Amino acid sequence: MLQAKHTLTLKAILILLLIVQHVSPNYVKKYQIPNIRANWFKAVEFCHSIGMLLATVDSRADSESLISFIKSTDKFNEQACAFWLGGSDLSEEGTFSWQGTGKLVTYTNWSPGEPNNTNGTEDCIQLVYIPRFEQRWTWNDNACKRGYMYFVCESLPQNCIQEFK
Ligand SMILES: [Ca+2]
Ligand SMILES: [Ca+2]
Repeated sequence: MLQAKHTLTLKAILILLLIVQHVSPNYVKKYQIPNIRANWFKAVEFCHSIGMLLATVDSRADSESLISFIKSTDKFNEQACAFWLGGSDLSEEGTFSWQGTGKLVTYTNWSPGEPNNTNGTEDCIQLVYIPRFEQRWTWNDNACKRGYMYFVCESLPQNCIQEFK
């Protein structure tokens, strides 16, 4: 009886994993840039308050769709602009993870010489576009509390899981 229960639980977990795997690749993120500048912590809070996450970037394709979204908004400034992303090494210096998902930052696009943790206080990832400094949508670690800038929120994945009968 106990054995049968365990088998059933295992089956349920496997099916659940299959569903999640099936849903994730087709998931298209929606982005939003709120009309306020904030430090990184406030940015995290604001995105949560509207049911979203401070943006994550998991792949080059992900990065490109984020950039093309930013370019389509009035927050894009072709001279210079920067946006908070949801990654930090606050929990362990030198190991960056995404605040919203808990995943390690695997795909990266750091500017040359970054992350440099200037003064030992730079822990939060910002996306930078300053063409005159040869920085075109690359990443910098910046002081989480110091910088007041725009930020990008992304939608939560909608994993619709059906009830088992
Ligand atoms: Ca750091
Ligand atoms: Ca830096």
